This record gives sequence, structure tokens and C-alpha cells, in this order.
Amino acid sequence: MSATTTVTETVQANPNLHGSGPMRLDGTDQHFGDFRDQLARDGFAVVKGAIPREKALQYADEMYSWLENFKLGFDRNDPSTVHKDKLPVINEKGMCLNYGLSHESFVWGVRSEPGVVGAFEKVYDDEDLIVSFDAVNFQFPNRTDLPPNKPWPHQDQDPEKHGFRCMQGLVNLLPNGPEDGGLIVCKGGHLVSEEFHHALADEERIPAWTPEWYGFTDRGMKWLEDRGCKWEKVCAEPGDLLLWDSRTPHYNLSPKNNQPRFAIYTCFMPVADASQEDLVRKKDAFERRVGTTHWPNARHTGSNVAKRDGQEDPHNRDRPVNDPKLSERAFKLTGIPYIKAKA
Ligand SMILES: O=C(O)CCC(=O)C(=O)O
Ligand SMILES: [Fe+2]
Repeated sequence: MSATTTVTETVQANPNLHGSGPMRLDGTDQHFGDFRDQLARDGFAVVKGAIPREKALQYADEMYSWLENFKLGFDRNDPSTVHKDKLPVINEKGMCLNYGLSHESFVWGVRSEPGVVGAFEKVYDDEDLIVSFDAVNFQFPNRTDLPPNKPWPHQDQDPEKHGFRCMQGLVNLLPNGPEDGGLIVCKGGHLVSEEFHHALADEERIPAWTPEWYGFTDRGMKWLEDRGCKWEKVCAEPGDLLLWDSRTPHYNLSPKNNQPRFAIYTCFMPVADASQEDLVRKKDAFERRVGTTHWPNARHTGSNVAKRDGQEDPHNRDRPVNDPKLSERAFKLTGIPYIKAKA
């Protein structure tokens, strides 16, 4: 099938795929002629140029300005100012979770870019999607002011619920080579996930604050290795969209050279997979401008209260600096238009 074959033609040609709802990544005889083939096979893929490079670099510029505008002393041109006292609270994994950041105009800009939304429409063969109000990642090199970012291999999916359920994504905004930090994945790990959880059902659990998370122990990592699974650092250019099946084991690495890593997480799912209660909770999260996890159904909602050294950060804010002005398409992604009026 050629690369120009449409999703609809593929669905008609392949009775194993359904016309709406998630495509079945576990299917054996799929061929799309695009990034979906790699997603099904390897559990991850890079959608090149989901955002044009120049636009991605503009978003990165806005991210730098957002950090500088706290006026705590961070200056993008002076590496000596990369220090937690001069920045909003960002953890050793690079996550910034508070301050209304999940709803800043530039974050909504990235998550509603046509190339980003369009990739997820293809993944799910569905245009009725909702998006996570996710975190933003700022990873700077040479940090000695934060604890080390030790490996944290995990799946963002309940180990008791098998099969493909959610596609995770992030938009990479700066050049990101092998030494520049960022996403590392266990290639093909999604396909052995169910077998893994049966084989290691008795394994001790690393504490998780949500059932939709599973951390791999040393024994779990050894099982993956013995099964022949290899870990691969995913490299990307500014504007590339990284996608991975939430069963695929993964974590992130800190930069080893002098190049920072900036990313905005963008996870989508069909609105049909969310309940009305989920959508009402999601509406509330949107109105309060708080975040969610990667899961767009908003089972867990966040807070805008960052803690600095155990105390509420005096620089906290509960609304974005630039409140988003959502297009009709972007507003649908909040899930709000899909809430049914009570009779
Ligand atoms: O930053 C990344 O590349 C991955 C982050 C991640 O796995 C997570 O937040 O669950
Ligand atoms: Fe994750």
C-alpha cells in the first residue's frame, strides 16, 4: 500500500481494523505506509516535522521567555544562571507542573498544531479526541543543584489492563541528538507487556501514586533484557512529534553535553473512551487552569501550587501569564463540547 493511501482505504482493505475508535496496534497484518507501522512494530515512532522547524524554535523561544519572566535571575545566554533559585520549580526529570503552565497560550498552541492533532487522528482513526493538560519539560545540562535523574523505567498504564489503550506523545522543540537527554524507550516492549505481567505477577511493586503506572524493578529489567528487548534513545529535530504506546517501557535521560532539552507532552485519546464524569472533571480542570497526567481522561487533576524547599513558592500563580484563546478545534480537545446537558 502506498504512503498516500488514506486511513479509510486502509480500514476498508483490512477487515481487522475498525472504522472508528483506536486502531489495533496488536494486529499482525497491518500496513499503513507511514509512522503507524513503526508504532505497531516498535511501540514508538517519530513524526518528522509535525510542527515546522521555525515555528518550533519560536515556541522554544517563548518557553525561555516564560522562565526569564519570573525575574528570578535566569538568563538563557548565561549558563551560570541555570540554578533552582533562579528558576520556577522544575524537578530533576525536567518536569514543570504548576503555575498554570499546562494552559499557557504557547502550550495550547503546540497541542493544537494541525500536524500534532492530525497524527493522533490517524493513530485513532477518529477526529473526536481529547487532549491531556500535561506538563512541560525543561532539562538543562550540568545541573549540580538538583538530585541526579536516576533511571526510572516505567509504563504509564495499569499493569492489570492489557492491550493498547493510550498513545502518549511529546513535541520536541530543540535539537535533540544521542547525548542531549530526552526520551529513551524499550523497543518492542509493548508487545511483551502482557506476558511480562503474567510472568512477574509476584514481583514487588514500586510505589505508584496512580494505578496507571508501573515501575520496572531490576528483576523486571532483567526479564526484558533476557527477552531480547533493547533500549533506544529517541533522537529528534525541533518540531518532531515523538509517539509511544503507554505500554512501552520508557523514561528520560538528562543532557550530557551543553544542549538543553525542551519538550511539551501531548497525549490524546478518543472522547468515546472517557465517561461523562471524566469530561465534567476535565472541564473543571480546564476552568481552574490546572494540569492532568498524560491520561487525557483527567482521572487525576493537578494543582498550581508549587512547593519550594517545602514551602509554598512565593512566585506561585493560579492563571497562565497568557491565557489561551482556543480555536473551535482546540476547544473540542478540552472535551467540554462533548458534555451532554442534563435533562
Ligand atoms: O520526558 C520524557 O521523555 C518522558 C517522560 C515520562 O515518561 C513521564 O512523564 O511519564
Ligand atoms: Fe512516562
